[in-house]
Amino acid sequence: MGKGIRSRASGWLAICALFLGLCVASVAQRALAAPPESEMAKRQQTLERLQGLLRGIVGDASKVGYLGDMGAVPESLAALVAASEAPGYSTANRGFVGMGFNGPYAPAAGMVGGQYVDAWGSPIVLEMGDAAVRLRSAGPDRDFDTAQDDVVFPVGMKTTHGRIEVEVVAVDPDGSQIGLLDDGDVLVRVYSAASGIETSALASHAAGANRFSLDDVHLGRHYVEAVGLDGTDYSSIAVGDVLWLKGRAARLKLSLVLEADTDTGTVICHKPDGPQPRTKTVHKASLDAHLGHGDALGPCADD
Ligand SMILES: [Ca+2]
Repeated sequence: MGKGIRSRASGWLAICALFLGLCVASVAQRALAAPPESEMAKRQQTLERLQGLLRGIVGDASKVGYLGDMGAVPESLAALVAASEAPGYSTANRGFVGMGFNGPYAPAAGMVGGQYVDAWGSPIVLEMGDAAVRLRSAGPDRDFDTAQDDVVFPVGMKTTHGRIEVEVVAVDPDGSQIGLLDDGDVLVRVYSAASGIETSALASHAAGANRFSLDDVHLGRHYVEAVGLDGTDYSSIAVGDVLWLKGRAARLKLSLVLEADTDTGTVICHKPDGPQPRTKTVHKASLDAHLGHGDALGPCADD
């Protein structure tokens, strides 16, 4: 009886010892696989630094970044802090859109020797894709060739340029909508920053489309303007608004008020010195252009 108890007790001991051994082995293995606490903290600190730098470049919900003010991604991360030869920030642009260097766009605290570094002391790299950007730290092994421990943000790249679409609507003076306007009625111009200075480009209008569009526009605020074309009832009327492009596409609707056109035209002689002078009546909006290329006021001599 006593022997039986002893043998059963030693059996339990053996099982307990085996179990304990497994536990110890498992804990040791986990300790080897997982980075120590300080490495986790460094990884987190690095990720936050990358996030802050990306905000400085492309902006966030409340602030336009370097890209919006300057019109391009900075050539280096150090350019977020110090402007090289960029013009100073100004809102003296269409729609009071700010342009020029408005930095620092990121705190200088993360810099060592003029470079942004990760928590392991290695320089953070700005990766440029096709209209996209990403930030990378080499990770604890300080080696970009071994990417499995790198810290990257965002994992998919962040787009830096997008498409602006503009619908231009004609409305009566009483505000009722008449219809959509196309490139026979208006031209649509999008203002952007180029090296911190205002520039502009015309949006195009495909046949049959109901919107004007412009691609490859940098993220940020843009003044968008619709101008009535000479010879239409919208002549010399312009409307505009500010659109904030934050991703791949943004849309804007502009309303152009149709005004009663009281101009009955001015009679001119088209090409009076040419072989076939011709009397015609032109709209006031194009009169200066006609006189500028040699047309004369009044009918031609033979008419
Ligand atoms: Ca690495």
